Amino acid sequence: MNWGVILAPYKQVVEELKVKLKGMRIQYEYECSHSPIEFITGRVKPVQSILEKAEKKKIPLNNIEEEIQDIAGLRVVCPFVDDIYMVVDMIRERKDLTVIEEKDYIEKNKESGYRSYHMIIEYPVETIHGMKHVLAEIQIRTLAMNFWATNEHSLNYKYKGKIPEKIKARLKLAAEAAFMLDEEMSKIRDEVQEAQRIFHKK
Ligand code: 0O2
Repeated sequence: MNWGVILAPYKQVVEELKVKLKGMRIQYEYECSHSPIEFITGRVKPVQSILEKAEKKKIPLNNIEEEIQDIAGLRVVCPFVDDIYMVVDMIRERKDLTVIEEKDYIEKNKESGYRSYHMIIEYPVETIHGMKHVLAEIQIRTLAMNFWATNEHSLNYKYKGKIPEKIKARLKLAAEAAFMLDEEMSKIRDEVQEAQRIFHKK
């Protein structure tokens, strides 16, 4: 398999969507005092991870592009939980992509404690062979959810997916603490934003 050839359109999609999502943030900064987007990142899944996921889910190599939906991955990190749903609505309204599936792991978190909102989208990208419709996953989460997920991801890597039970239990507690932080911050959201407005004016 020529991975360079297969992954080139995915790289293009990640770059295009990063520009477009960053455009939303910049517009907010000009037009409103508060942006629901803190920062945006994107990546193409490394070949090794694609192969591992295919093996785990028993996906034949020739079905990878249809069945692995996060080869192109974007992450939108928001200050507050309400901002996530605002971003979700804006993505649903866009005319340059089609939302295929949505997974709300905030309302119902994963067993690990993971919280995030996932949108699987189909995005048309121009290639040298014409238009290709590529799947991408957009993960939308708060800063606190991102902090938790980044640390849990590192531990999963360290323990090769088999995190010891004691650490797993601590991670679940940490996930709840992170969610409580989000809830508490939401309660003083107006105060925080007012302080940021004053700070930006200086
Ligand atoms: P990586 O290394 O981030 O690329 P499904 O069949 O829908 O249940 P699928 O396709 O894995 O399973 O979709 P799901 O559950 O929406 O997860 C997709 C991605 O979400 C993962 O990609 C992670 O990035 C993130 N994610 C899901 N669950 C967890 C979790 O418990 N902890 C952390 N830190 N991230 C999670 P990959 O391919 O697993 O990994």
